[in-house]
Amino acid sequence: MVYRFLNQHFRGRCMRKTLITFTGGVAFALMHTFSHAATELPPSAKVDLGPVEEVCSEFTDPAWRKEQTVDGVKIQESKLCNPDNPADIAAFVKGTNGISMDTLMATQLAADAITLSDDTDGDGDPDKIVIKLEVVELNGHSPDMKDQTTTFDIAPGIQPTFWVYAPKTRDMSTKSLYELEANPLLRAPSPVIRVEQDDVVWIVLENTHYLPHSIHLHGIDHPFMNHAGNGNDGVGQTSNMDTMPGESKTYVIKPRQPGTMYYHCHVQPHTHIPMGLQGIFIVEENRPNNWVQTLNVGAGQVRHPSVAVLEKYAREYDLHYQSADKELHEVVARSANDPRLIAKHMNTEYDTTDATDDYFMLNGRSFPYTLRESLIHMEENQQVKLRVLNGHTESLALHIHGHKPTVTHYDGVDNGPSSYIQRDVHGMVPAQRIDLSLSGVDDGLNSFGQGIWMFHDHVEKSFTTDGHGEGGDISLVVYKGFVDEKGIPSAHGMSLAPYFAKSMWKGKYPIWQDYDAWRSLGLPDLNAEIKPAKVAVQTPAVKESEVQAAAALAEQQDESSVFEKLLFGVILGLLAYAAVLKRKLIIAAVTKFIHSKGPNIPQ
Ligand SMILES: [Cu+2]
Repeated sequence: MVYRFLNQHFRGRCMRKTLITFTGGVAFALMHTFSHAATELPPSAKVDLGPVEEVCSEFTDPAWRKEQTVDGVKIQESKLCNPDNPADIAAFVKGTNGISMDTLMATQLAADAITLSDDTDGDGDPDKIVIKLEVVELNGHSPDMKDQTTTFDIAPGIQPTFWVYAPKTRDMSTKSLYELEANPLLRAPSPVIRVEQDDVVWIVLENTHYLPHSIHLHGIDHPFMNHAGNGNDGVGQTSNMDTMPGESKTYVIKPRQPGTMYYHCHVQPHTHIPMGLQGIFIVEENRPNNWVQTLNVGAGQVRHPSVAVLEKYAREYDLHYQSADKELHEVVARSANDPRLIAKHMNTEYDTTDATDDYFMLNGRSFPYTLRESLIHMEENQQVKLRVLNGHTESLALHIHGHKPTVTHYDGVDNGPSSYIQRDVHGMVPAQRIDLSLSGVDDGLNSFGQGIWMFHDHVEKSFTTDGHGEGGDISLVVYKGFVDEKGIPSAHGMSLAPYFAKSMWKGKYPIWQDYDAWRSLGLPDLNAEIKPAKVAVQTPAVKESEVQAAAALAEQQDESSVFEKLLFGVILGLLAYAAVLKRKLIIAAVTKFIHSKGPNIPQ
């Protein structure tokens, strides 16, 4: 018993000693390898950015930026890189029935897109309004081609499929036969609709799409049923049957209260609203000679503000925030152009409770394209009106750098001066609208002075695009003097070039790569041959005589080594031969040896 204890104790200690020695030895042996790896990193690769778009090329006629009058419609200056077509604005203000044929031909609107008539209250502006809307798919597919068609990029190379309400158009949906890009009237977000308080408005939904849709007039004064006894609320379950493909439906309203409201599809709203069937609907206060801009395609600057807005503000901007789940927006692409499969994937397989948004847009674009279309231009001491819709699936926290704007209206309602709140983050839950008064008075409270001030949703993921930042719904408030004649902000920071390259949005370009000569924040070049960065021992110069002596010695050694190898080979061969002959004897000896050294623990 005592013996067994001693034996085991001894063996255990022996095992521990062996283990410690072994581990220490391995660590010592690897030390060199690790120290080698730590000091000999591969060099940085030069990642190619690929093609870079211009911040602003002349996409549109530069003359469109100027202040001008078209068919009697006064159109404000727009300093944007990509301003709206003045002919479109004239048609939106006077109606497609109230402009010249030349102006109508300079648009792509259908002749009956907007019909204005009947000054029923005799105050100098039309009071009967007919607006015809179609439903358009962007970045969808066609049986005729492999690539997406009628494209609309929210950022370089980013093309989620959208469904949008669009003004009734004529001609091709693309820019030309050779360009797949959508014509400028077909885009996200759905157009802002503007009517005057007490107008009688017919909104005609011509369903040109392959799925049923409707229009719900969210927050806008409208009767549940119209005079003909048809539902007017746009809800399939309670109001009227959804508008089937190829059918049309007219909604009739006479809104008594002004304000910033909302319209959206109420068919499968958990998918149809995020697919893009949502827009801002504004009822302007009634004033004499108040010709309002019936549509603001793509939102942004209102180039013909209403009389009531111009009483208080120099300019007005419509800001429509939207988000998109990549997975939802790819359903159409996965469904082989078959409406049955699209409906199946969207209605029965896609689960919005598992959804995560990947794209965040302001007025249909993500940064940097917001710089072309959705800048807010300011001048010192000016007041500018912002109408903001949260069309996201989640909450939004609107923050404007350098300013503390005042909220004047909540969901279109002016609750009186005691409700006017001034702050630098305005929280909005989905579907909410706020009207903001942005002041350029440099008093340290309203404004901190002139400059280029970023504005964005402060929910951090909103300034990413498919997970890559900085993108998302970032845009800028730009003061006069900080923008050039092409509408490009004179920024003072890092190069914007990577943001205008597709590689950036695929996550392939290290954004700080080119800021130092050795690209210390680039990517490691894993294909590079690793060479030690330093040589510790200096090599002395060698004399000619020493070289000759060394060569002679090498020759001599080489000869003797050949003879030695030959002799060694012969001896080895003889030994092997003897071993084969005497193999039985050797096996018996080895077996005996193993048995004599085997376990010998007393039982
Ligand atoms: Cu719909």
